[in-house]
Amino acid sequence: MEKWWQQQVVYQIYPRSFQDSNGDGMGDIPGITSRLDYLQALGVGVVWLSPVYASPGDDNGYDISDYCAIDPQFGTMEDMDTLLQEAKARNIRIVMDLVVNHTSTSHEWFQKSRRRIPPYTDYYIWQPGKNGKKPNNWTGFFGEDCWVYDEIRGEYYLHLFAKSQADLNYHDANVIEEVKSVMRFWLDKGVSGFRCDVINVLYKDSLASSRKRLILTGREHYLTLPGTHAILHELRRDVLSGYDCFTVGETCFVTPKEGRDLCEPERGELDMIFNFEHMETDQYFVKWFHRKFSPRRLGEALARWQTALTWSAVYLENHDQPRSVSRFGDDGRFHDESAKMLCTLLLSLRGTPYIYQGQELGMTNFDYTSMDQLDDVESKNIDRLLKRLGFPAAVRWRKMRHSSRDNARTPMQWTDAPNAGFTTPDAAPWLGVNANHARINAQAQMADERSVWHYYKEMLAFRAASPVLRKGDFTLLAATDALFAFSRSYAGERMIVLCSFCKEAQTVPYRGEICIDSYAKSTFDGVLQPYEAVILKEGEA
Ligand code: ISL
Repeated sequence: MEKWWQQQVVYQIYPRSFQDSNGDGMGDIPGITSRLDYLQALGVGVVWLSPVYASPGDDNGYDISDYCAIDPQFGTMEDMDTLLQEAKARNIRIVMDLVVNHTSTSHEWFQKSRRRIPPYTDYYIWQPGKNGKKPNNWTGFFGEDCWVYDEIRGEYYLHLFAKSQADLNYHDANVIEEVKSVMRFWLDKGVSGFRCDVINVLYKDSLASSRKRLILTGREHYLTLPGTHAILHELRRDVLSGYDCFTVGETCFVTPKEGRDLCEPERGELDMIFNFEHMETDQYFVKWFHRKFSPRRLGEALARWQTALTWSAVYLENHDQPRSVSRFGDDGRFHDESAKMLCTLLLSLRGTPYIYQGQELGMTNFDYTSMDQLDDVESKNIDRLLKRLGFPAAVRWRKMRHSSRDNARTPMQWTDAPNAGFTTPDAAPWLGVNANHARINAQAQMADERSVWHYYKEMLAFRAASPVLRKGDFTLLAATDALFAFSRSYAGERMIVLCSFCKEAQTVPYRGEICIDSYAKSTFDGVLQPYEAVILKEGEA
């Protein structure tokens, strides 16, 4: 039986960059509510909201100080209730971000824990330090070591992310009970599930120093361990199973086998995961060491995961990744063609597709010229680290342009007005608007039937009406540096999806009746135009 979350397409909103309703330059919840008609017109059935909880905002809301309160910069709990109600009226479900590997150090739990006030004493991972030094040699996700000495407690706390994101201690049984009550709070309010932030690193089995690695020294002590599986199982048993909802885990550094263990239905853990393998095909080890994009490697990675899991989340963008049209397509001469091709690719894969805000317009990477225009804590940490290591400014800046998370975080481009309709024309947006909003914006694209936006809308409707695309098996036909081709089959029906990654026309050995063609052609003669995407019904040459 197909579940609702296997039929729908999810749209990710990064609230601070989506729509400002009060002219303070920061997106907010009433802004989101005011754009629900837009989402409905596009055809999405689920919205994943990146964090809107109370937070000092050091990591843009992924540093939470109260899981059951809305941050005033985003609005009030009434605004949230209105959003839920209005979304429901449009058959749109809302999924929240569950960030429970860490809390902000401003969270009351941390404030009490550092003062050893029960029951919070052991809510975090505290260590005395070794001979006046840090407790171990681990390194974190944001390019710094993982320990901060806290004067009040007289001990170090662990943080795998920013300094103000202290890791929770799942060896204290109270912690998981707190998480359960947070989940119940939101599910009872009517949310339909959770995107679970870095969910495969929750459980740390030891705090021993370990072999030095280029990235994430210590990771064997927390990546996808049995203790994490046990936590996921318990959350499913005690909370999630009582609601009509789903979970999608953000799981970094997982193999297909580990992926299966996290989300195969009979395991009773997550419903699907975001894997990162295809996002790592244009880098060496870490994204800061860029490797020339190879469509072949992208295609092979996608194909591997298509067949590895019973069900998966599929995505090309999110708030941590550069824009797909700039990264995998051509954001200059073939902007529209490649944005449409990536749309076909995403929406023809097996699994639940996720569209990141602005992807449906082909929004591009930022057009900034200097480091002062960036906001992201990770980018700033890495820039500092690279500087310390002796990388010249020009090289560091090139890395930022390629890989900074702010590429995805520029404000949504609604119109060609100053500030792109994201906020009032005279306001100062929290992060600069891309000047290409004069050309790339929702208003213009909605008025143009040949636009990227219209193509997304058409593909969404096509997928919704196609059991083959929703339920069919996936078979890889070709993954080269020019072409990604695969078929989907269901109940005796077969479709062939062809995606060109090439700036020239190419001849391909496939024929058939056209279902969708990004160049709006009516017959397919075996020649794919630059970045063209075609879906054919049956038939091979
Ligand atoms: O972007 C990354 C590194 O360059 C990723 O490793 C990212 O940090 C990782 O996928 C975890 O991301 C999630 O948790 C972070 C938060 O900053 C990200 O925005 C979130 O998606 C910590 O909560």
